[in-house]
Amino acid sequence: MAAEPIPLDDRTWLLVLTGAGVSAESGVPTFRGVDGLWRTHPVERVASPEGFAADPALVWEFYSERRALAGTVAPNPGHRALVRAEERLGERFLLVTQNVDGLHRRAGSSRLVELHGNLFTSRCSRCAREPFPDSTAYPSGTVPVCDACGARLRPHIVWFGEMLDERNLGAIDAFLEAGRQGRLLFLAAGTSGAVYPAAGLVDVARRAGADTWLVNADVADNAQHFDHVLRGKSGELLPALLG
Ligand code: BJW
Ligand code: ZN
Repeated sequence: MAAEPIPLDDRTWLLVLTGAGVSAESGVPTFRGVDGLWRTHPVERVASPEGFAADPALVWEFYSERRALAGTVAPNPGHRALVRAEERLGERFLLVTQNVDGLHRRAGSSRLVELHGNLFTSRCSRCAREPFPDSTAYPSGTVPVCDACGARLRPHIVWFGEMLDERNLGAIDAFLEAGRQGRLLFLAAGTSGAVYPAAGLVDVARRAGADTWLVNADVADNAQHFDHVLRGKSGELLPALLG
């Protein structure tokens, strides 16, 4: 059965949360599941500060491979449906992504919060130098160092056990607060609902009065927290729901 569009009117405030599933149809691997990245790359070794301290070359190899792949893929109809929703709603739209692959921005989204960082940005692990654009896929075994202080560079990514940027969390709170004056909708797509605080956003949105929607290929861990659950591919369902 085809999904009915969600009515978007001039009172609608739409907060969207995306995860790896939204980029799956572009050819970017997800994390969990049978073909997920964590099957071949143990998460504690490649996506934690402890893993980076123990073997920075392994971590750089992981992110360099992902940089190389992400440079070869393109946004899909799910990304593009979210761009159209932003064009329609303007400031009453906010896209929060857990993805670091840059595909939402490449599709044309600009009201965008990259909650877990950006694959094409690096920063110094020690000094106060600002994070900077870096799309280099470093050769295996390489650990790049900071021009300013000589310490190791690291990907500008939020790893397990690390704090999310307060400014991003503040932007989400401000959007939900502003949305209380209208009709607030929360839509999560392509995320397993396993990683916090992103997985708890549905509860925060509900408390702000949002009607909540989930689009996911499998049953997400937090599926029971949503008012409406649609199973399927985001590249098909997002255009059907958002026009
Ligand atoms: C499709 C599809 C298609 C496929 N269409 N769908 C509260 C309770 C318990 C623990 C915690 C808590 N609060 C914090 C924690 C600790 C921790 C955490 O959440 N642990 C859990 C595992 C239990 N969180 C943190 O450490 C966070 N920091 C923090 O909270 O700081 C304060 C603090 C610290 C310590 C203790 C307490 C508080 C930081 C989290 C950082 C996450 N980083 C990663 C890796 C780095 C980014 C990268 O390298 O890319 O981010 S982990 C990885 O998971 C990545 C993703 O962004 C994130 C979410 O994954 P996502 O997007 O959901 O992908 P999948 O693969 O899991 O799911 C894809 C889904 O798509 C599947 O369901 C498919 O079915 C579906 N799908 N194809 C639609 N075509
Ligand atoms: Zn430095």
